[in-house]
Amino acid sequence: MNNSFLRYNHLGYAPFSPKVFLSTYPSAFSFQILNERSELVFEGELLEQGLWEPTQELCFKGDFSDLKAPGRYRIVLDSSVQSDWFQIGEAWISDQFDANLKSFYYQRSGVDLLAERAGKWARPAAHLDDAIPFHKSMDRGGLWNAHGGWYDAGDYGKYIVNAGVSLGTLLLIAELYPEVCKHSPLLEEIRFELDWFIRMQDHDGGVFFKVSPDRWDSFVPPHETIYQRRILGKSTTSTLNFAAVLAHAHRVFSKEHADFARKCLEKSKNAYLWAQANPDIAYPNNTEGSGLYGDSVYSDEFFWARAMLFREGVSDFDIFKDLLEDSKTQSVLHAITWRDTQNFGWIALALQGMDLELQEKARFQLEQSAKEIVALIEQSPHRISLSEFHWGSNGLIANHALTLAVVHEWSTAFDYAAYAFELIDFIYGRNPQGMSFVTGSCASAPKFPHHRISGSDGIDEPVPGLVVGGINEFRQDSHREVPYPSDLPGFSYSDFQKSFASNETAINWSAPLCFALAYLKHNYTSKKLPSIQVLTWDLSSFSHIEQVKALIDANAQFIQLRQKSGTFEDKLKVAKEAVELCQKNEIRIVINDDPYLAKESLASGVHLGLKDTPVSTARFILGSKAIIGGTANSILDVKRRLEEGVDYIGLGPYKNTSTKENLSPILGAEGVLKVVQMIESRKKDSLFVCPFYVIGGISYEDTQVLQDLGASGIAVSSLVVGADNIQEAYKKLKF
Ligand SMILES: [Ca+2]
Repeated sequence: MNNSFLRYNHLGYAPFSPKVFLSTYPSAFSFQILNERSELVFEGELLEQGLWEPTQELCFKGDFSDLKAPGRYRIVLDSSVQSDWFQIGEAWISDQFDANLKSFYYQRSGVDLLAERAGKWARPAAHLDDAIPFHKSMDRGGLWNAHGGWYDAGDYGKYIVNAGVSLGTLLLIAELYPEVCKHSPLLEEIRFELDWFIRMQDHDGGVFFKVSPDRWDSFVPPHETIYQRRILGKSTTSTLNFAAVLAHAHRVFSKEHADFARKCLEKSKNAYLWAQANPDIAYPNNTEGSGLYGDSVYSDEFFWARAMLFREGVSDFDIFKDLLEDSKTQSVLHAITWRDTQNFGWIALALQGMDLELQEKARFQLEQSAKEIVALIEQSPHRISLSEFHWGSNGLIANHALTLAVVHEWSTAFDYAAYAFELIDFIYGRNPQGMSFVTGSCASAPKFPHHRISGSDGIDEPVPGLVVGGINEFRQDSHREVPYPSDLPGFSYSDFQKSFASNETAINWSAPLCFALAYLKHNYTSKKLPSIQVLTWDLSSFSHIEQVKALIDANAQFIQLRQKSGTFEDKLKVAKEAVELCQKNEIRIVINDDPYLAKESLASGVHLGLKDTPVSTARFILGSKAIIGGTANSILDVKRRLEEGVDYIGLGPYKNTSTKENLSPILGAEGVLKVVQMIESRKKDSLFVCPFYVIGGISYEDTQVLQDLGASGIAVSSLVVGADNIQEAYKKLKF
């Protein structure tokens, strides 16, 4: 198998995403797509794109976007040039989002990573940093508590400026995609870092720059490092970074953690005041055991902080006046970097509605930037927005996707999601290396990242979910005998541990990838559920499997397997068989009550009663792609379920029912209407909502009433599975 000529997303594509790949094979002008049974399912032409300078290759584009059926496929040019298997499906996007977010957890310092959550990458707490001295450059006695926070990259340092842009990026996910936020530990991870941020603020409002060891640590596990760690450098950039991020945290946390949010805003203001009084305090010039993060231009950080504070309604200390000045002088870039943060400021202005002139200006400029990114992709023979590859090129590419995603919030001038998808294709395999740049993502992923934890834990596989810096034609590590495969700029990558210039990992590259995946999840994966759910029932003369088979024959689309009796093993046997039957027919099936049963049987998800496992626990067990439904008996329960982030709610009882013994009061049409109104008002506030199925004694006559009321769907049991002719009974149901 020779796949070096083929550049495609090794993880796959989504059913409705673009499916573009590149070939540099000189003697093929058409391609075929084969399915898992080696049947030909698609044929297309390879269109010449021109010579791509970075690799001096003539590139051809193949496009099979019209192939939408989920499954496993491969690209074939001729008998010698074929791709490996890849998916058309949604699951890999959710899986990669989960893995990427989890990579932040694996970067946590100062706490135990327990096997329960960290698996084989469990490790003991190290670098508590809860009583560390100041660096000699500080000329300050005493000890400081700088506990917690993520390690920055492949090293064990902790740096506010790089963490700040990373946090700002994750906060933007929480703000723009509430459903993604609800279905993952995103807020918990953000909070872990924020707690460290807060500890890094001095009593006078200024914020320290970094925590680092006296010398660079060698490749040993965190708990075996030997150098003293110190805190140093209160600077203008670190303080403004902090001010901006804490103001953003105020926005994100105020909905559900108002006290914490208020505290964040106070700290943000104190930091801003310090920076106003100390507008040009440089970064600490120490690199004996840590990176420099040298940035001498502070105006972009001032802009970011002011825009965030303004958006949170802070009007003191001349913020608006200075912001107007910023809006005349600040440029708009293609991407956010740790050094150039102005796009965060523009994004804040574009998303606010308090000053429409500023909003319009910000939107116009960001849109110009997005158009330029689109043009760069279209002009590139390799369909990538970069023609030069600097340190952390993968992070930059993901940040280009972020710019497109933000503009997509208000503009549909281009199919921004499609272009963002193509950018992410590059990171997952559509690149000259012909490999995925994310650890653990697939067979071609990096094995030897410049990452001290991965390089010293004795485990073969590196910590998963980490994106490496990628192609870097400036090769700052060439003195370390890095085996680069060619002198050409586009081949400046090596999966070699010493290659810090191409193979290091860093939180500020993971964060925009996490954002881009959240955006793709938001656009290309849907847990869009059918509007009728049928529950099976414990019946002595009609087994669950017989019911499932009958429902499949009836063309039911969404089943809840509701086994109430039997041991776990008994239930698992039935569940596995039912799931297999449903999967063959592309029917969604959720398991009642037990997330472990759902996990073991590979069901689509679980339905939880009010007294069952908490949603957060089920989410932890099943991951973000699982469908998690929850029962609600009242409007208060519905609120609770929305807070918990379920994918759907089973709302009932609508009427009296014979199937389920129910002590809860009957909701009736009035109760349903109240829920509809509540959900509509949440939608207006951009709060998380999900569909709800009305359940309990529903008759054929009720369906029209419920539709008119605005219910998302209905759930029935005896009406269908208790009928003499299940097919007819199901067909008669209209919703
Ligand atoms: Ca700057």
